[in-house]
Amino acid sequence: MEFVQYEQQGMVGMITIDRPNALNALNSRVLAEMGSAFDEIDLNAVRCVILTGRGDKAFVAGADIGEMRSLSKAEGEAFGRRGSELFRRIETFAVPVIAAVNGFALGGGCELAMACDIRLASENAAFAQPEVGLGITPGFGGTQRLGRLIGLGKAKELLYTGNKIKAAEALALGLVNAVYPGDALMGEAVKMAEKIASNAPIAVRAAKKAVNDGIEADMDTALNIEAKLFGQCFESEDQQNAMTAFVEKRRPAPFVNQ
Ligand code: CO8
Repeated sequence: MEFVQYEQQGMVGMITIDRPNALNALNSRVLAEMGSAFDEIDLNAVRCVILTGRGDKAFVAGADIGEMRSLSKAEGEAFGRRGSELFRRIETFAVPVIAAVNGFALGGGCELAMACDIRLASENAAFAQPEVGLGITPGFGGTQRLGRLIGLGKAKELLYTGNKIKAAEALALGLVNAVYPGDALMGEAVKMAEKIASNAPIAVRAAKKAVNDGIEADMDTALNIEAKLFGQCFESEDQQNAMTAFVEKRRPAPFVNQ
């Protein structure tokens, strides 16, 4: 792949968008290669994924403006759908995905980060949905996910003004989970990914599914979704081992059920 790298480190998968000359902007090829990178992940071994951008300047500075410039109405809609489908796949991917936001996360870059489960940012990160200044709306889920993450009032302000916010403000708004010095970001992302990977994979996957499916439903349906996933955990060897170890006051054996 030309613009996306994938590697596995133990139980953690690392996807890097590698187009630093264009600040990792998302063109059709990058989107296709990101899809291939997610295809490559061995879910029998990987328990958490980290997504980042190459370099210390940008996570992703948006969808590729040069490529979008001459799209027709139908092509624009198709391009938006292609990105949206990929981002939805990331949002609903079986295992958690952490965005390590190492700089600009603008437009499609902010939308990509928001499709991930957790966002960790470097101190130089900056976030915006500047699309209205380019004559378009966000097209990769930004009008939907921003309000769900930070509340509609502030989301509408950011969507209508296109204003850029720094990492500290993104943290205060709950758009990111934590902010670190640039040289500490990847280490902290790996630490969190390994912590997630050390827990029972079946339980982590079920928790992700319960949150994702439940948020779209009314409370009674959502609690039913949780009950079913909760129940399923009781069929695993890991649940038996971990609870028996607790009762017997010893450490559980490493988790085995993927
Ligand atoms: N697309 C294409 N190329 C880009 C992009 C981008 N989004 N961002 C940066 N680049 C390129 C620049 O053109 C430049 O290339 P070159 O060296 O060949 O001239 C290179 O990256 C470096 O950029 P700059 O020289 O501009 O670097 P600066 O440090 O001066 O500025 C900024 C950095 C502030 C990040 C600036 O590059 C910028 O404003 N970029 C655009 C940010 C933006 O508006 N992003 C939103 C794009 S719209 C979008 O994402 C919509 C998503 C939904 C799509 C729906 C489809 C229908």
